[in-house]
Amino acid sequence: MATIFGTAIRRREDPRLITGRATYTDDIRLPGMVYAAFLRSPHAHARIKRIDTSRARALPGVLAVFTGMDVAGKLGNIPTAWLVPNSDLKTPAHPPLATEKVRYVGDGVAMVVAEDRYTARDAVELIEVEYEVLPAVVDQEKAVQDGAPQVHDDVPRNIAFVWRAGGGDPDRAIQEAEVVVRQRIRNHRLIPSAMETRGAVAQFNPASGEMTVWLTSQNPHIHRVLMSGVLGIPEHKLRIVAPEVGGGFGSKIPFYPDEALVAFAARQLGRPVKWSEERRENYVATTHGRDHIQDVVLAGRRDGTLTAIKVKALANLGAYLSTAAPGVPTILFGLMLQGAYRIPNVGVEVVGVLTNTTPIDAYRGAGRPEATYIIERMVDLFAREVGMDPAEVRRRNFIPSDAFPYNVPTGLTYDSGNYAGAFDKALEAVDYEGLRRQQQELRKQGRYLGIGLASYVEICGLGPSQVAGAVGFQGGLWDSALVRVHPTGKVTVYTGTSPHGQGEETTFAQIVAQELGIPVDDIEVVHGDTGSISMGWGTYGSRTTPVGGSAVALAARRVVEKARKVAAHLLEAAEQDIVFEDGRFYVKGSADRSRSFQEVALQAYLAWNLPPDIEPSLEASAFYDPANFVYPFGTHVAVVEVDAATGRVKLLRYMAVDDCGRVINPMIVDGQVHGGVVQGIGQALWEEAVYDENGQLLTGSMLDYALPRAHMVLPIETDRTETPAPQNPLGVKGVGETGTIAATPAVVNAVLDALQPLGVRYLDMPLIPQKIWAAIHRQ
Ligand code: MCN
Repeated sequence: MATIFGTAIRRREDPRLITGRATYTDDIRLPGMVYAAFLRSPHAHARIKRIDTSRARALPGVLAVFTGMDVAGKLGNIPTAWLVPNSDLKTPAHPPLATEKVRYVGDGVAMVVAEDRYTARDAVELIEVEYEVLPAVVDQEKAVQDGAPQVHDDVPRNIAFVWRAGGGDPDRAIQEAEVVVRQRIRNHRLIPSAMETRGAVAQFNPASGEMTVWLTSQNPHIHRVLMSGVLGIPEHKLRIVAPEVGGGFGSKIPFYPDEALVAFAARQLGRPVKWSEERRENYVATTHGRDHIQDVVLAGRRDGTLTAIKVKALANLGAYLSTAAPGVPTILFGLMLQGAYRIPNVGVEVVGVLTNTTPIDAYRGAGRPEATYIIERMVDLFAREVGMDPAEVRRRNFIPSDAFPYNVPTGLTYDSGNYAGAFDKALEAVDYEGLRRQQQELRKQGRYLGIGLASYVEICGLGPSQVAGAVGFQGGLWDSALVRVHPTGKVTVYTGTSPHGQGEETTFAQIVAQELGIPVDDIEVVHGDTGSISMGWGTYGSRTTPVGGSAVALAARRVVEKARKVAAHLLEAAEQDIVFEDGRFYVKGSADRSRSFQEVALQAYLAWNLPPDIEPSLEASAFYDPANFVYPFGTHVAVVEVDAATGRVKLLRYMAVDDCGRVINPMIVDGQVHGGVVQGIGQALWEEAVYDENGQLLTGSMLDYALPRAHMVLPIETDRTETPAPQNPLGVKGVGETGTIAATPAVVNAVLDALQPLGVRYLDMPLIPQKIWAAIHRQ
């Protein structure tokens, strides 16, 4: 069979994206549409004493002004969808607009709806609010101390949950270890910064009671369920459409108050309502990521064998529990702390802390970058402690390729892997030994070359549903597909996933083209619309391909099975004698007796010559719930030079060897790795969300928040190994987050490797020149 799977065909979504012809939420214009704008709190923590909306209401063009009290009782509170079992989880109420107190800069205080955007924003400025400013707490370590300001009265010490996991006996192993390395690590707060900010357009039809909401969403079906509850509109009367979405990186998973309020206003006013977030608003009102303080102990033997890891993490959750927030620092972080290594004793405790800051939720990698950063930084510190090359320590401890499926102490089962294989390939590609020699030479000249390694394994392809349920997710994690063959043999594929830049319109068409033996151009992929497919769980956790793509493959295979029956009837042969190859059904042994897939499709619709037990038409659906997660892995190598005089880091080389199982489209996989790596480098070297102690976000715009730009990075080299995923029908693992997970420790390891002769043992990210310079000169 011709291979379309594995071919680098160009992304079919790109022509419309790069010629400005795609339709994003803000491009939607409806007759009679009016515009919403929000008044947001300028204080991190304050009591609302009085709100006067009269001047705003009086402004010509203003249709309505809603405060927290106006919507109280008419709209439900904003729910979280992830609970943490056995953790005494507190879920403080999250009203859609603040009623008594504001809890972070950006918290919604009022919504204005006006005939145009400008009037709406002018009216926002006319709302008068009297605040009683309260002391704020920003830092999670301070938040849990006695006497700290209370973010919510019903969450003592601001602790939302305490969660523990692990296996073996880490305390004993640490006590008995020959070598114990301790380190406090700060994995700082990041701002996802998707190119398109959030937005919504809502239209209510009072005649039918139907509400349609166009939404910047990574998971429209989840948003439909949650919005249905908050608005009190039955699910079958609510349609959520994610049109083109300009990046999400996790920040468009959560269910935010703003979108529910826009829908509420549309219903109240009987007019379509649009809201588009501004960039500054996006920086305070859209979720942030990471923000952990971790105390880490790694123990082992002098020969380089690792025996135990123990982590206590304080995870900042921000002011409210966002939709997936409790899941990120628990299962996606705590269960992955052993990384790619055979470490028999693992212990983790995570304290989820509420503070007067923007809520934290998933950001590309979500939990796994934080875990990988710990283990990969600690392995380097351990290597330094025992006087071994960090490559050697890794090699000594990798889970061997013949040990899979492999049960790790935290209870997960890694599906398949060849960690040493990817590692060797990466080191060979950069000539690791040669680089080490070059490093020695350069040091003699006072130049500081650094080589950083990061070997990662990550958990993705979320579900399976059973496990997700057991760890607190209030939903399923399967996915669905409908493959509809039209009478002419053209195909529409409907998926319950909701890609927003990842390229599945192309790769899912490749899957179907491969299964049905028809041209890719004959296949259309439809996603992101609750009106087109009954249910699905969206795009995040690099699940779209392993879970949604598997559903697509299974549905396509069901189509082939039905078509085979029709073909057998047409060819007057037994079904078991029909061979399907390259898009044709043949009678085994007689190549001249055949029908094309398209001919069979037509007959399935004409239906005048179908076998008696076959219904007309040709389509099939599948609901696929994986038996396990998938565990991609790989090794990334960063090479840098640090200028000791200025502290500046120059990136010299970046090599990524990833294994995401069987590859559908190598060009798209490379693109995902490139994007992810750049985000990882961004965290390592530049990006940081900074608050002052009053809870004001100091990095509240792209002028202050240092996103990487093209000239700041370097061409990224990629290669792969291919270890199929044993559990899904395509053998695929996800790749959407691997770059972000591996790049941060690779780059930081490289910089600290460079600084070794200057006596710098440890630095927290981001490694900006001032910090490096100060560390060098303090010695
Ligand atoms: N792919 C492939 N072969 C494989 C695995 C994947 O060809 N073995 C292809 C897929 O078919 C798809 C792409 O690679 O075209 C990524 O697929 P997958 O790994 O399934 O990841 P998801 O589609 O589920 O994407 C989610 C992931 C996450 S969690 C974040 S965050 C992220 C990311 O993807 N956000 C992104 N990549 C992004 N890319 C863009 N442009 N915008 C975002 O917001």
